[in-house]
Amino acid sequence: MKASVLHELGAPPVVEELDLRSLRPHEVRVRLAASGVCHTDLSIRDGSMPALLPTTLGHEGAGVVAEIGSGVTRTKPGDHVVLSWVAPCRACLHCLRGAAHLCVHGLDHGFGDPYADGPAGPVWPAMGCGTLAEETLLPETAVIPISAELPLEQAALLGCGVLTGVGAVVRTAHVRPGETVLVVGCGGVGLAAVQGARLSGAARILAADPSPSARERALASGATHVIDPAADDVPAAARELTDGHGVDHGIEVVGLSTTIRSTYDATRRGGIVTVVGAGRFDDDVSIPALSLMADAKQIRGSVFGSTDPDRDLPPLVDLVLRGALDVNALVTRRIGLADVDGAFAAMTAAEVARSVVVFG
Ligand code: CXF
Ligand code: ZN
Repeated sequence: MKASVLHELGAPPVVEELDLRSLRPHEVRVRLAASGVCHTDLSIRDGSMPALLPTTLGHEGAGVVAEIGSGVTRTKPGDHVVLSWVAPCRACLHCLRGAAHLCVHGLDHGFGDPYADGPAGPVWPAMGCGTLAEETLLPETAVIPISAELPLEQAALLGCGVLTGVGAVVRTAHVRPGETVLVVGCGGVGLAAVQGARLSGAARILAADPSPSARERALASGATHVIDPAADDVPAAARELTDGHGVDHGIEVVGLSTTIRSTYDATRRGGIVTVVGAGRFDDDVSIPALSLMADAKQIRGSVFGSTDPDRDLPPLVDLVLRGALDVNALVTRRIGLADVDGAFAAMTAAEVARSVVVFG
């Protein structure tokens, strides 16, 4: 089967033929129908996110079960499935407390034995998924059966971008009807956060992004106001649109200390700041100590949108099926497996929200 494989940090991935190893009892082999290209794939290419090399990129995909291991009970060949890059163990402290997104073993499947053999030797699946390939194999807990009604091309985006963005608003921030929300950064995850705010009944949804086309997409996803951070001060604009208070919820989807600080400043006293953007370890956020106490804002980290794929994917599928969640609004380009590096360039230039590889 063909896969988009990264051999060297900073280099473009190459399409090559891989042989998957045989299935273990609790693994599932999936034939991919579609896979999104996420910003984390670019971070892996550039070395700011860890992966064992060589690695098959991609961690946001959907497809059809081709084969199951002898111990698999939750899915069968022919099922339509969404893949999750968190494979909850259901036994660690976090899983037992209902926080599968924090599972201690959730990413083990990407950092264990190689999953395939290629022309240059063993290959690992990025984030345990390797969805930018015609096939992959995963632990059964990372394979979530869904209704066959939903086109798999739309289902593909649910496993990372949609769970992360909608989840951040619904499961981390707990946005309530009538509240005001600011989303800073309108790539694929930011647009999903805008849609999450709309689904939550937010009264005003402000979206900030320097790219005019990203702001257009935010409006199409439900933003009520857009802000150009290159032209306007985001906290000042947010205050102006909220009777001088600042927003109830600031959702940061960029991952820079500067945008996290500006999201904090745009959030009202007592409001909630949710950090979704994946930043760098050496980029410290500075917040005045007195403000941390006196303004009583809560700062929450949101990984995987604080979601549990088993609990949250089926209702998201229903929302897409009844037209309440518009996944197509996140897809701006359909590409082939050979175009992944072009997708990185388009993402860097903010030309697209999500590029999606569709397998023939
Ligand atoms: C990322 C967020 C930061 C940790 C790795 C995964 N999310 C999805 O792409
Ligand atoms: Zn991702």
